[in-house]
Amino acid sequence: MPNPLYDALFAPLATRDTAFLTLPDSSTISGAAFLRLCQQVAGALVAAGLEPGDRLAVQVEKSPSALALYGGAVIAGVVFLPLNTAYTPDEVAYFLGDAGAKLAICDSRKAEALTPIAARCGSTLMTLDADGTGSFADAMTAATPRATPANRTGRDLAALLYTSGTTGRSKGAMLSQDNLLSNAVVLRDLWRFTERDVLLHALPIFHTHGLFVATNTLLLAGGSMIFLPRPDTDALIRWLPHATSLMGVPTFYTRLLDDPRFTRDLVAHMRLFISGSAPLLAETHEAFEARTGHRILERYGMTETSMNTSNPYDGERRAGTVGFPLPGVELKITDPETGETLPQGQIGVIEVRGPNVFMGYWQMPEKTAAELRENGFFITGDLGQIDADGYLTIVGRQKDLIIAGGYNIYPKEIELELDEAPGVRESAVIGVPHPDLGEGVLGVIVPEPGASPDTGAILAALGQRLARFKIPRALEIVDELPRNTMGKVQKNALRDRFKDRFKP
Ligand code: MLC
Ligand code: AMP
Repeated sequence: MPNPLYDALFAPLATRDTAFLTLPDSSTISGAAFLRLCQQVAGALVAAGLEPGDRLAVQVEKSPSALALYGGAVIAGVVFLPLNTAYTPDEVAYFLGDAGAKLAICDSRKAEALTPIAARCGSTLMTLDADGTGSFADAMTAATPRATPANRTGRDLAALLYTSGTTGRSKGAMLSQDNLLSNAVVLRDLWRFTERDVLLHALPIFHTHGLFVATNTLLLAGGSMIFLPRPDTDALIRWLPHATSLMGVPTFYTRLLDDPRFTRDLVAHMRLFISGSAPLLAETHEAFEARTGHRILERYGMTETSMNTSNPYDGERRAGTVGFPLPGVELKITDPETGETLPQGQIGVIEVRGPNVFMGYWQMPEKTAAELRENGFFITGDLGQIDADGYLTIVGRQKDLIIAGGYNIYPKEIELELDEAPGVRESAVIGVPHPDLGEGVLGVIVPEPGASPDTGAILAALGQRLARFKIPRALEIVDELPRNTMGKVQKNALRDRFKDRFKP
C-alpha cells in the first residue's frame, strides 16, 4: 500500500546492514535493525488501538528508540507529535488536550506527574526511557511487528508540531507527508548528501531542525548519523573526526570556536557545516572560516514551512545572509500593512509558498486564515531584504519573539505569569544579546506601589510552571515601562536600555 514518506525514507533501510546510527559508546545500529525497531513501534501502536490519523504525543529523551517512535508512527499512519523534554507537566497538559492525543509516551521519571493529566485528556500514558526500557518497550516486545505500512497519501498528516503563539496559546502546525518529503528531496540534492555521508547529530529530535532537516535528509540520502544525546562540546570534538557534516544552531559554532581543541586539522576532512534556527552572526561566520578554512552554510526555515532558503553549496556562502529560495519555493517581500509585494531591496515581511508550506494550524481556522493566505503564501512574521544578487537577509521580526539557543520563546507567555506574581504591577519580557545563546531572556517588572518584589522567589515560582529555557536569566525592576502615544510598550527602548545586561 502506498505511504510516500515510508517508501522514500524507511523502506530502503530493509536491505542495509551497514550502520545507520553510531552511538556515543561506538556501538552501531544497522539500517535494517533500525527499521525492525520502527516496525516494533508500529506494532505496539496498533496494539494500543491507534489508527491512521490518531495523534501520538511523545516527550522522551533522545535515543535510538525515541527516533524509532517517529518511524513507527509513519508506518502506522499515526500523526507524530514530539514535545520538548523541558516542558513542565502543566505545559504538556495543553498539548495533550488540544491535540486529542490518543497515546502519550513519556520518560518513566515523568510518569507520576503526567498520569492524572493524561487521564484528564483521555490519553493513554506509557513510558519509554533512553535505555530502551519502559511499558511501551514491553508493548513493543509483546506486539507483532508491523512491516506493512498504513495506506497514506502525500496530503495526509504526518506530524503536528506546536509553535508558541503571540497570544500565549501554542498552535499545532499540521505537516503533511508531502510537506516533509518535498523538503527532504530538495535538501539532499542541494546540500549533496549521499550514502557516504556521516552527519554528526547533536540536536534535539523534537523540533524541525533535528527531526526533519537532519534525519529525513540523511534517511533519504542513505547516509548515517553519529547520534549524540546532547550537544556537549567535548563529545562534538571527540566525534568530528568521524563525521562528514554537522548541522547546528549558532551556539554550537560559537562554543566550538571558544575551544582551543577545535582546530583546522580536526575538521580538515569535513564536507559541510550547516547553521540555522537562529541568526548566525557574520563575525562568527568569519571567525569560523579564519580558524578552519570552512565557510558555514546558513539556511532559514521554520516549523510551519520546514526549510525555505539556503546559501548555495557551490557558489558564495555570504555571511549574514540566508541565501536564496530553495528550488520549488517562491519567496516575496511584502508591505506589512497592505500585503503588496515590495520592490527589490526594500525591507518587508517574508512570505513563502511551496510544497513545503504546512496545511494550517490544528483546529484554529482563524489563526490559519490570518497567516496562510488563500493563494498559498504563508506570512512568516520575519522581516527580510533581498540584495541585488538575490541573497535574503533576515533583518528582524515582526512577531514578538525571542530566539535563545535556537529555542523560540514568546514573551507574552512569560509576561502573563510575571503579571500575576506578588508585588508586580506589570511586566515586559525582552530578548537581549547573550554571548552563548544569541539572545537571552530578560524580564522587566514594575512593582505595585510601595512593594519590593522578591525577584528570586518570583523566578523560582515561574520554574514550577514554565520550561526552564523560558525562565528569564534575570529580572530588572523599573519605575515604569516606556510606552508610545498609543499606550503600547516600547520594547525597542527596553532592548536598547538593557542591551549590555548579559555582556561578559
Ligand atoms: C538550555 N537552556 C537554555 C537553552 N537550552 N536556556 C535558554 N535557551 C536555550 N536554548 C538552559 C537549561 O534550561 C539550563 O538551565 C541551562 O540552560 C543549561 O542547560 P543544558 O541542557 O546544559 O544546555 P545545553 O545542553 O548546553 O543546550 C544549549 C543548546 C540547546 C543551545 C545547545 O538549547 C540546543 O540544542 N538548542 C537547539 C534548539 C533547536 O534544535 N532548535 C531548532 C528549532 S526548529 P538551568 O536554569 O537549569 O541552568 C526551527 C526551525 C529551523 O527553529 O529553522 O530550524
Ligand atoms: P520555529 O518557530 O522554531 O520554527 O522558528 C522559526 C524562526 O526561527 C523563524 O521564523 C526565524 O525567525 C528563525 N530562524 C530560523 N532560521 C534562521 C536563520 N538562519 N537566521 C535567522 N533566523 C532564523
